[in-house]
Parts: sequence; structure tokens; C-alpha cells
Amino acid sequence: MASNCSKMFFIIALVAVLVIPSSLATEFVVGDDKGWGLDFDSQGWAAGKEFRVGDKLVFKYTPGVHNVLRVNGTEFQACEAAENAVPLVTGNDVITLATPGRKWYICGVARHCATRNMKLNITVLDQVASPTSAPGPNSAATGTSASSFYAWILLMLGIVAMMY
Ligand SMILES: [Cu+2]
Repeated sequence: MASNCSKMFFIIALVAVLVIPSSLATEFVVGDDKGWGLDFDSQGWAAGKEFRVGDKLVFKYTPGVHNVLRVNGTEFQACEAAENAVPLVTGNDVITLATPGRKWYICGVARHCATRNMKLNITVLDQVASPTSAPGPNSAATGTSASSFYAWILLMLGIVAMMY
């Protein structure tokens, strides 16, 4: 009986570890199916999307044809990255949005930014504060998805409690 019970808790803990990261972060594929390419519809793609700290941007393109440079607002306007800027070049570049605020990205190949609109700027918002979790720098698990997740865990615990 006792070992069955601890087995069940182990399974729940395992599920929790697997579910928490995916339920909290959203992965945005830049340009969706079209990916990161020429004549990028920056505003159209970003419209209606909410970018939050912890979310990820995925830039997909054919390696060598394009790249991704993180720039500041001034560089973005000029379509010119700093001399020492290191581009992302894998063709499947994942950028985690670690801090809130404006973020700017351009393609550094040829004049793709200036003439083919390969530029993207977004505003990253703070994580949603959950009313049920205590505020503080250590409360990493926040957001509506997190609270529904904990409701789900409570439900599971309730079912387990009824079974034993
Ligand atoms: Cu390009």
C-alpha cells in the first residue's frame, strides 16, 4: 500500500517536472511557416502576439542565406549592427526572451534589412503575476497556466487520496 502510494507521488512529480516548463513558456517561430526571410512582414507577424519573459523566439532560415543579429534601437533604425556583433547563423536560432522591454533583431546579410525588410522589433512584457502565488523574486512559476497547473495537481492528489 505504502509503496503504491509513493509510486503514485513519484509519477505526479515526474509529470510536474515535464509539464511546468512547457506550460509557462511560449515558443514563437518568427514568420511562422514562412520563417525568417526576405520581405518579412514584421508588423503583421507580431500583431496580436504577446511576448513575455521566458518565451522563446525561433528564427528559421537556410543557413548562409540569412542570419540574426541582436541590435539596439539606433542600430535597428540604421540597419547596421555594431562591428563586434556576433550573428546567429545556425538557421534554427532560438533566443530566450530573458528581460522585459524592446528587443530588436535584423538580418546582417547583404542589405536584407534595409531593402527587404528583414527586421523585427518586439516588446517583451513581464511574466503574468499569479494572484495565488506569493510575489517575490523567487516565484518563478507564475501565470495563469501555472495556477491551472496547480489546480490540476491538487485534483490528482485528491484522486490519489480517494484511492488509498
Ligand atoms: Cu537575410
